[in-house]
Amino acid sequence: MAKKRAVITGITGQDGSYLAEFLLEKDYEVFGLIRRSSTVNFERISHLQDKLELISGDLLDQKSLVTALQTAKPHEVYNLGAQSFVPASWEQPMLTGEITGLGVTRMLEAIRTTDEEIRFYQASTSELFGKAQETPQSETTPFYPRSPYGVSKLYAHWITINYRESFDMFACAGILFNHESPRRGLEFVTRKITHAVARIKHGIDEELRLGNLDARRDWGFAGDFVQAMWLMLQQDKPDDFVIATGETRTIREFCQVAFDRAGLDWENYVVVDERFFRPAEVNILLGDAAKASETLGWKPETSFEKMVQLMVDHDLEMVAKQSE
Ligand code: NAP
Ligand code: G4F
Repeated sequence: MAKKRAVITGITGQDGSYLAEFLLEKDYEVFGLIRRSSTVNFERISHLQDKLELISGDLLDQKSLVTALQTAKPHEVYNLGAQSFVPASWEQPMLTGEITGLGVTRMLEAIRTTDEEIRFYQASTSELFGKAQETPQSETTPFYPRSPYGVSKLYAHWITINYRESFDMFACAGILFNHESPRRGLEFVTRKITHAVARIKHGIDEELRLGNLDARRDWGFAGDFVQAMWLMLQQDKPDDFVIATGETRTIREFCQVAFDRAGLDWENYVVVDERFFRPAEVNILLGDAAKASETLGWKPETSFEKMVQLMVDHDLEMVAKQSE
């Protein structure tokens, strides 16, 4: 039987790399959309490179998306590409809107132009809930985004639903709560903490400066979450699903577990710095993934403690190697 083919946008990012691994294990032909830059940034996919087809393209450029789909002739498109860092969205609100919001319409139009049968996954987010109108949050919770990123993702979410309803496309949105891993970007709070733990342990840094320690997040492991993306596209009909662990913790609690892992007391090192507070905060995220559990049979496998352990151990080893 001919192999299934998938295009992943955002393949150089955290989720893209885990999803590529997952699909390769399922014997897919995997095509990754790569935007041009003056230096390569393939760290997260270098171990897969001989198994992947990389296609040049950008969510800002309609023609490149059409060409990518004509080249790959995919059965499935996973749209993970985005300007995904919330604070940057206040600094570059229009760019964020163009990539994270309108980029989705460009991809949906590219699908309509090439093959309407292609199944489409959109990376929606718990940032849609923002100033949460109820807790826990499920597929029926009203949205109230709190950043240009969240607002762009709201547009992206609704345009996905709109193309499904307007053109009968198999388009799904996964409303994923925060998910982390040793491949998380260094600017996100979890990796910022585990990386700092490693640098402090190795005597390179003396403190870690953070913003709001009281915000709560429902943190899962990225490797578990990409499976849910795939499951959504294997169903008989397209739909939207919340993907979450159902546990919420403060940034303070994350610090405690991460520093403990390295035998350090977090209170001796963490300094609150106003510069890292946001103009508008998302105070509490806690997801109810009952629908995904019932319909997709999806459940998270990696515990919070295990995930933090993975991240701290990875960073301790990485910093040790760098300082050799
Ligand atoms: P990430 O590590 O920041 O990766 C983002 C990816 O998007 C990178 O590969 C980046 O490419 C690519 N990209 C940026 N601008 C692009 C453009 N103009 N055209 C094409 N690609 C572009 O993000 P992630 O954590 O893997 O998240 C994946 C997706 O899920 C994102 O859409 C994010 O908003 C969403 N999401 C994430 C979480 C989470 O907790 N991680 C939760 C909910 C939703 P470069 O390498 O070239 O920069
Ligand atoms: O790690 P964060 O930057 O992630 P955030 O804003 O929740 O966004 C991530 O998850 C979303 C899903 O809900 C994705 F859609 C999005 O693309 C991204 O992957 O911040 C988490 C929390 C915030 O409340 C922030 O105020 O940590 C708090 N925080 C406190 N000190 C900090 C810091 N965040 C960062 N990045 N840096 C700090 O020093």
